[in-house]
Amino acid sequence: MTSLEKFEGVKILGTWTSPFCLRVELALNLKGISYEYIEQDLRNKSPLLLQLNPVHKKAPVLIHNDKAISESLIILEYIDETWQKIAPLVPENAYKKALVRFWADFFERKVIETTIEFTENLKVFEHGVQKDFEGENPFFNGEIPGFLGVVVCSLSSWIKVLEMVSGERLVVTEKTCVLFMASCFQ
Ligand SMILES: N[C@@H](CCC(=O)N[C@@H](CS)C(=O)NCC(=O)O)C(=O)O
Repeated sequence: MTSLEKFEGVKILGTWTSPFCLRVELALNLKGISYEYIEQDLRNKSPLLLQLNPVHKKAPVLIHNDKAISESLIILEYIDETWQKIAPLVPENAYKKALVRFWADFFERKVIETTIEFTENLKVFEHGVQKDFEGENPFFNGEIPGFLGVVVCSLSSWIKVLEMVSGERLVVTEKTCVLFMASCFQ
C-alpha cells in the first residue's frame, strides 16, 4: 500500500483471537456502522499494519476517512465521538464519564495487562464499579451497552484461559462482573 492510496469507508485491521479487536467490532456493531474486516497474521505482520501502526505495530487499527487510529480504547472513544448520536457509549455527565474512563483504564492496565495480581485487581475493579455506580449497571449507558460493557465483554472468550492462568474460578456469583461479560454473549 502507498500513502497515496485512499481508504474508503471503515476498515479494521484485526486478529480474531484478540479481545482488543473484538471491542472495536462490538462498538461498531452497537452503532450499526458497517465495516470491512481485514484479518492480520501477527507472526508475519503486513506492510499495511506496519505502515498504519508504526509505533506499536499491533492490531487493532481502525481506518476511517483516510486516517488510521490505533489503541483499542482510543479507537472506542473515536468511534463514540464520530457517531455520537447513535447508541452513545458514555454518559453525558462529565463526572460519570470520567468514572467510566477511570475504570476502563484500570481494567486495561491492572486486570488485562497483569497476570500475578490479576485476581486481586479484579476484586478491586468489581468493588470500585459497584461503589461508583451504586444502583446503576456500570456496563450500560442507560438502556444500551456502554463503554465499560464493551471493554469488559471483549474479554468473555478468554475467561477459561484466565481461570487456568489464575487457578481460580472467576465466575463465582451472579453479581460478579466476570459473569456479566460471559452472559453477554450467550
Ligand atoms: N493496547 C493495545 C493492545 C493491542 C494488542 O496487544 N494487540 C495484539 C493482539 S491481541 C497484537 O497486535 N500483538 C502483536 C505484537 O505484540 O507484536 C490495544 O488496546 O489496542
